[in-house]
Amino acid sequence: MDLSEYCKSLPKIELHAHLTGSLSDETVLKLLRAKQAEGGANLPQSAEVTIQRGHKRTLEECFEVFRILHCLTDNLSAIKTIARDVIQEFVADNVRYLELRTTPKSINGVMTKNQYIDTVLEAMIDEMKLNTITIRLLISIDRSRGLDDAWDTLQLAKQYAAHERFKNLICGIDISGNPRAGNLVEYIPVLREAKQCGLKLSVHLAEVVNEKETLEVLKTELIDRIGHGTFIHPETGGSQELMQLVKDQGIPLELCLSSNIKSGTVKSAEAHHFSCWRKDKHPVVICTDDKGVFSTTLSEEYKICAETFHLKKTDLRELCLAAVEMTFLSQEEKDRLRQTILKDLDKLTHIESV
Ligand code: 6MZ
Repeated sequence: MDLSEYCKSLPKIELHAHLTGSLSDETVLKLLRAKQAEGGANLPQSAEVTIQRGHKRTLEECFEVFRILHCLTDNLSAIKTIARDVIQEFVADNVRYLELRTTPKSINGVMTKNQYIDTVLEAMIDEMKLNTITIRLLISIDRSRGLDDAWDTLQLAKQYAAHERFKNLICGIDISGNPRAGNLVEYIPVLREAKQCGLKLSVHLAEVVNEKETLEVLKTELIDRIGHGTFIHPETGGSQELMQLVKDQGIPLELCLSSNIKSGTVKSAEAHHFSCWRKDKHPVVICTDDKGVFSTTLSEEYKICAETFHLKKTDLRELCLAAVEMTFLSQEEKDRLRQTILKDLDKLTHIESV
């Protein structure tokens, strides 16, 4: 089996995937056609919203892409379509466990944040019935929207975490959004309350250089997983103090190579912080971030890692398996997932040996 095929066949775990950023070209075209049928004007061409291989955008331009995508996903029918399409694409890429994340949105007279979340959760339930995948949801707080919105989102997450039908599907809170907007330190009280309510926390941290903010947030000892963490390790523009805080707390990092390279926060695959943390045997999980916007798949991310850092197939197996421990599942659910992944890995080894 060549490397591409092998990476595709691996039973994978995806822990960092933003719903709207994950839209494939096909889904974007579907949404555009629906808008055109309604007589919408000034619609973007698909080429404007995906970043093809070898191309780059600044982080600011990426956030402009999200704004365009949000215009195409401004109703419940579109939300249903995107949730289903994205999940099915992860299934087709052999993802066995998916932690999806999304920012609840409301549009006057069109949809409430509750309806938005209900629609995503119903799509998750439907797709879990039809496919061999387990899916959980992280509700995202957008750091550019201010503290009132963050408290509002936390209330919503608490409501769903206690919901009769949906409570098992909500596994935590994500803080994301333009890393140059707002100050994460102001969100610490929200994080503290979320943690007290039993919600797990994945926080985008040090995606751009911001030592002061990163330090304050790490010192709270509230964070369960770090998104990106690009400028934490001293070898990639962080500091000894930041790295030690992460290591002492054993916080896993969600690493998204194509995203960081294409948005220009990391110069090249070789310069990616994956190698520093791996060398130190710190827990890391390979993720896509926004598979649509960055025109990638989880298999492709594994392949880039393998080629860049000379990983063997056994290393890739270990990365898949190690990701089980980094999920926000209960111990019992992790045990079950580990069995599934192990069984699939054994099958793969068998196929390779014949
Ligand atoms: C920070 C990001 C991101 O929530 O509408 N998002 N936040 N850094 C990134 N690196 C490139 N990529 C995506 O999905 C889109 C939203 O996810 C966050 C942004 O807030 C973006 O608006 P949802 O489903």
